[in-house]
Amino acid sequence: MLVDVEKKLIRMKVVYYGVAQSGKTTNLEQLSEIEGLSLMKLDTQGEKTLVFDFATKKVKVGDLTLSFALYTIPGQDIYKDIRLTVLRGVDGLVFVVDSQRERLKENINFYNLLKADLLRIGKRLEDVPVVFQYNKMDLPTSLGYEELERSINIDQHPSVCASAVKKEGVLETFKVLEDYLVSKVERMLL
Ligand SMILES: Nc1nc2c(ncn2[C@@H]2O[C@H](COP(=O)(O)OP(=O)(O)OP(=O)(O)O)[C@@H](O)[C@H]2O)c(=O)[nH]1
Ligand SMILES: [Mg+2]
Repeated sequence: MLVDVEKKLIRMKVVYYGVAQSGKTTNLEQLSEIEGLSLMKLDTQGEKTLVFDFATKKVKVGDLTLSFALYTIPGQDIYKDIRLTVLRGVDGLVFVVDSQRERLKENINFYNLLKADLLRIGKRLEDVPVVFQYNKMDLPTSLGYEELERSINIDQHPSVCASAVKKEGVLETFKVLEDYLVSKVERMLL
């Protein structure tokens, strides 16, 4: 979080994290369309993110402006250094799950990777609000909500079902974090 007192501006960083091809970029694309944000996609190969995607969303809190910088990490294993760079300074996380049965194990491993990544940048998971998004719920191969909760969401973060390609659950997911971060700022100011 960065506070610019003169401009009455607070900057916060939200990162979309999750296995390769889970729909992180799609979330940001759809959110940008819904909210009229301009999205910057840095170095993409086909549909795979090689560096990161970036957009900003502004919200007014009293006479303050909260500016959310939204990033996606590249999900492919080989981009570990970029993943850590994107994570640095994170204020809130969306953990995008690929809900298809065959990717369950990978999602679980990636949640552990998230914990390890946060430690590498000097944070603990308890310090950062996380919302789980069960994406691709439109696919017949996707697991049901209860089973996903039981097997992946062991720390009981708030969770939202989504089908990002259809814009379903995209705004709702972001809203959970936005509301949390806005009330955090309000608490700080009181
Ligand atoms: N059926 C279905 N497909 C989806 C959904 N969301 C994303 N996809 C598809 O999944 C593929 C990967 O989506 P991306 O948004 O590029 O995934 P990503 O997480 O950014 O992938 P990396 O950048 O490689 O980590 C694309 O073909 C999307 O159209 C969804 O809700 N349902
Ligand atoms: Mg991507």
